[in-house]
Amino acid sequence: MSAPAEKLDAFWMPFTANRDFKKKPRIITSGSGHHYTTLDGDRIYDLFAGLWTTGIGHCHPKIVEAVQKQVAQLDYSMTFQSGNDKSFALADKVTGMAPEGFNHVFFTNSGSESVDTALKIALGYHRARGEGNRTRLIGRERGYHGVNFGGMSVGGMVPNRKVFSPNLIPGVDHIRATMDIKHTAFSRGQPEWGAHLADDLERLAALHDGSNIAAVIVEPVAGSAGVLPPPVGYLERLREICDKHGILLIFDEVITAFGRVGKAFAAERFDVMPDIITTAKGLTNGVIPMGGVLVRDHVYDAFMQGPDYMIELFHGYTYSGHPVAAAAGLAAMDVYEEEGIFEQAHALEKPFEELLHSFADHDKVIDVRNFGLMGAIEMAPRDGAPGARGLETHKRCFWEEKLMVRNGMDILSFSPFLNSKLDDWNKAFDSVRRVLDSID
Ligand code: PXG
Repeated sequence: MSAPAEKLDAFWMPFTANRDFKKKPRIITSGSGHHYTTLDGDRIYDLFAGLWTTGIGHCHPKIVEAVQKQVAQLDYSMTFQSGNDKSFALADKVTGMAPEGFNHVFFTNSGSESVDTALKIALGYHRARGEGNRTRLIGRERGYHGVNFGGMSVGGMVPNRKVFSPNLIPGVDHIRATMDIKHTAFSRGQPEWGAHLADDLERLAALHDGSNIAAVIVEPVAGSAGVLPPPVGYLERLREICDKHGILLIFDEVITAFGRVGKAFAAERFDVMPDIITTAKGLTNGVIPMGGVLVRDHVYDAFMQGPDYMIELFHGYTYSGHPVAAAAGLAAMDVYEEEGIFEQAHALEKPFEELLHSFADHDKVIDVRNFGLMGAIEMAPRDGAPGARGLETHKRCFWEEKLMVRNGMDILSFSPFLNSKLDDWNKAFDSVRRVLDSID
């Protein structure tokens, strides 16, 4: 690696073992299509599509062109009591692709901001309807909803919460995770076992009284926890219980929206309609940071009362609806449609499932999970060193096999391109196998 160590020290890297990384860094300097190039000139196949972000590949010419054009035409204009053309165009486009009734979108700059925005909208909604007592928020164990205080509090990732435990927002509870390897190991797609886990919401509604609960937030398919697809019937049951108690259902689709599960939204794929959907990542193919919170008409309409000169929601970011991000988003949506990206992704699901499950009998593997183009191979941890085997696999794939594979502890996660080539996958999974065969 050519960069001297002192040059790397200034950047405090996110979710990274900084000292370990900087001893022998893995630095990307360019990307094109399905490959990265490193500082050392290696060509790396990206089996994680950025970070669940870049479904149609790196530096797609249409998005590059749209961004270049936009930045030269209008670099920034605020969206507070003023507007820019591209943000309205993107809002119209995205709501047009959304399930029926999702006719409004609030723009943010990330998934974390989308989640906190959604939670605030849920609280504001109930208050606007005269039910200000509905303040309790419910998340799920092993859920990931970003790293801001709201999302961290409803999230269920223990290492992310541990240090901040006393400062998490009050009035939050969690329903149980949807996975139990004892019952669900090696399920293909949605596990048959586990719909009853949705009844945990009834337990909390009984404990707090359902009339005090504002919203439940879940990822339709949990991503960061290592791909946990919802058990058959689970999401339907959750919707029923929410309806019974007047609770808003929020789907966190930061990963699942825009093709990762073979449709524009997981809500459509599962045919379960939440009240609010959070997005980010695929909204711009990861090219410019941007998120969006889609709401159904009844949510938006609840805010649109009182004198019309009044601001209805005291919330927003300097960069909400940024014109360059919106231009990237518009170009991404065009490519999704013109190239039939969601259909391509759907057609790739079966071969992806086969490749992943070919690891089921590997001696280091304790579970394989998949849904859409989301996949995970869970390895047994090394005795006394949880996470070590996973990180080593990531590093060896990178250096020895020229392959980008993501690990969360000892779980390898796969987020392949929505327009992947089967030949590339065959080679990539051969690489994963070589590393798994030879690792301690
Ligand atoms: N919600 C969900 C469902 C996510 O997956 C966020 C919110 C937060 O988004 P931002 O843009 O604020 O990072 C995410 C982010 C992983 C991994 O290894 C996944 C995410 C972030 C970091 C790592 O799977 N997803």
